[in-house]
Amino acid sequence: MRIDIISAVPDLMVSPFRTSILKRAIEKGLVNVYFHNIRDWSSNNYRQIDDAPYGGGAGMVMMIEPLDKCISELKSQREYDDIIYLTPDGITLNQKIANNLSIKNNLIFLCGHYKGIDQRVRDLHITKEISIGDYVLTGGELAACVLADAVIRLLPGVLSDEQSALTDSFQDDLLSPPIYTRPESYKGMKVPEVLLSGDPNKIDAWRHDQAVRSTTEKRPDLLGDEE
Ligand code: 6GU
Repeated sequence: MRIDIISAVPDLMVSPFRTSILKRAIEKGLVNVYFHNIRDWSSNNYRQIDDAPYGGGAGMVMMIEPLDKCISELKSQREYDDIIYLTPDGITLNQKIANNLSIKNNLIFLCGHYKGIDQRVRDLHITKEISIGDYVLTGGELAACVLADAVIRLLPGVLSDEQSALTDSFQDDLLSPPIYTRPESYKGMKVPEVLLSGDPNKIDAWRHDQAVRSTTEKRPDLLGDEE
């Protein structure tokens, strides 16, 4: 997989990709992540990328020209499966969207800043608009990191235990059951007996029951009709 991330402040996204699991995924060649600074496509001496909105109003708008030049150059080099604009007015990211994106080859993430981007960029190039929740961030960069993390961890070979992404919360529309490790007893608090039983069927049944309870209590909206 290849991800091209376009931003006015790419420095904001450096550390998530240089640390831990994402770093290893890149080192193993399972994903290539390239950052593009929109200012590099600005045509004027001030490296201007934003301007006041037509019709007035607060805030600045990211101009079409640098964005179109940058995206067009990338598109001339390879085919992209999706060109995704990270914006609070996009559809809300969930596990299904991450799963679908994880089987693509080439993706562009465009990070908005200021009040957003000229509508014509959206009309011309954008194939998906994604938000990471109903709150506003200073820009799309942290959202792009969240989306990249959610997608990259699903690529085969990224997680050491290949099973572990399959048992995530949300993969089966249930939250995860409680988990424990040593010691068996801490300050009088004991690990549930069933987990020490060594009976895999009993353990699976307990975990499923706990997952359903937890979901019913915390996220009843996740429980469809099929439960
Ligand atoms: Cl993708 N961008 C911004 N600026 N704020 C957000 C967001 C994105 N998703 C949630 N809030």
